[in-house]
Amino acid sequence: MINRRRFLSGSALASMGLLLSPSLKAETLRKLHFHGIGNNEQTPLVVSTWQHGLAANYAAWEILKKEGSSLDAVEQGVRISEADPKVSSVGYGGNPDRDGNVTLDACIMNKDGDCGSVAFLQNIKHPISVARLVMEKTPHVMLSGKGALQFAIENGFTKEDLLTEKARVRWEKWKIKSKYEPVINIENHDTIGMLAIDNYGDVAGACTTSGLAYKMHGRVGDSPIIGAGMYVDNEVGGAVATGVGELVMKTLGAFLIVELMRNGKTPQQACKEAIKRITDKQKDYKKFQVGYIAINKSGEIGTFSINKGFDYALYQDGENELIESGYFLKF
Ligand code: SD4
Repeated sequence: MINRRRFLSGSALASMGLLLSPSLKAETLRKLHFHGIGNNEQTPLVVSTWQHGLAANYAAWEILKKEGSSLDAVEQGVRISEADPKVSSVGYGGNPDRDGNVTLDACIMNKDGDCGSVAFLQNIKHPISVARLVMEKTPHVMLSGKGALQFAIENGFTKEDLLTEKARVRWEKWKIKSKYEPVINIENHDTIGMLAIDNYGDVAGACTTSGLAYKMHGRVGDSPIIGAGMYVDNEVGGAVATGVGELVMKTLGAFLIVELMRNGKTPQQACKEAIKRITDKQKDYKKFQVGYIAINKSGEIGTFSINKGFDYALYQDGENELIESGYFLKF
C-alpha cells in the first residue's frame, strides 16, 4: 500500500474550525475532499501502467481536478498513449501482427458496472472511444473486427493507416527471423491500463493496446476482455493488467483481484495473490512478464509483477510520479 499523504486527524480539522462549522457548504467540502482533507484522504487519483502513463495521467488529472468523472478521465487519459507514435504497443505507432497489420484491443468500465470493449479493431486511432460508444450506444459489451470498424465509422470515426514508418521498419527487421518471442519489459509490453477515482469517490477503468508484437493475425489478448485485462466494481475498486495476455486470461486476473479485495485483501495483497495464481499454475512463467495494478475505494494502491522492471505512474496529491513495482522473481 502506498500512503504518501499526510493524514489530517479529526482534531487537526477541528483546530482548523472545519469540523465544527455547520455552515460548511457542500462545495467547500468537495474542494477539501479534492485536496485530500475529506472523508477519503487519498482521492482523487489516477494510476496507470508504464512510463507513458505519466503523460496519460496528466491528461486524466486535468479532468479530475475540474471535478470531471473518472470515466471521462480514463478515456481522455489513455487517448494520449493511443495517439503517441512513440508508444509502440498502443494505437497509432503500435507494432503490427506478424503479417504487418496493426490490430487493436480496448475496454472501458464505469462506476455502474457498465462496460464496453472492442477487439481486433483496425485503422481506428482511438479504440477506447469506440469501446465507450459500444457501452453507451449498443445493447452489447463487445464488438470485434469488421463489425467494430463498421460501428466506429457509422459513429464518425475515420479510417487511418496506423502503421508508422518506424513500426514498419521494426517489423521488416523482425521478419528476417520471424520468431514470435515476447521479450520481458521490452517494447511489446506497453499496454496502457488506467484506473481513476474522481472527486465523488467513483471508480472507472480503461485499457487499450495493439497487443503483443508480431502475434498471429486474429489473436486477441486480455486487454479487451472484461475481468481479464481490466475490471471495476465501484463498491470495491478496480484492477488492470499488462504483459502476456494469455497468462492473464487463463487466470482472469483483474476480476480475481477485485474479488480478493471484496473479501478483505488489500490491493497489494490481491495483486500478489493474482501473480501467485499464475506462478503456481504456469510452468514457464519465468519467461514472461505480467504486471497488475489495483486500487480500492479508499484510494489505496497495490501493484505486483512476475519479473522485475514493471513500473507504473501514479498521480495523487498533486504529484505525478513513476514508481517501480514489487515483483515475484528475485534472482
Ligand atoms: C496483450 N496484455 O495483448 C497485452 C499486451 C500488453 O503490455 O499488456 N502489453 O496480451
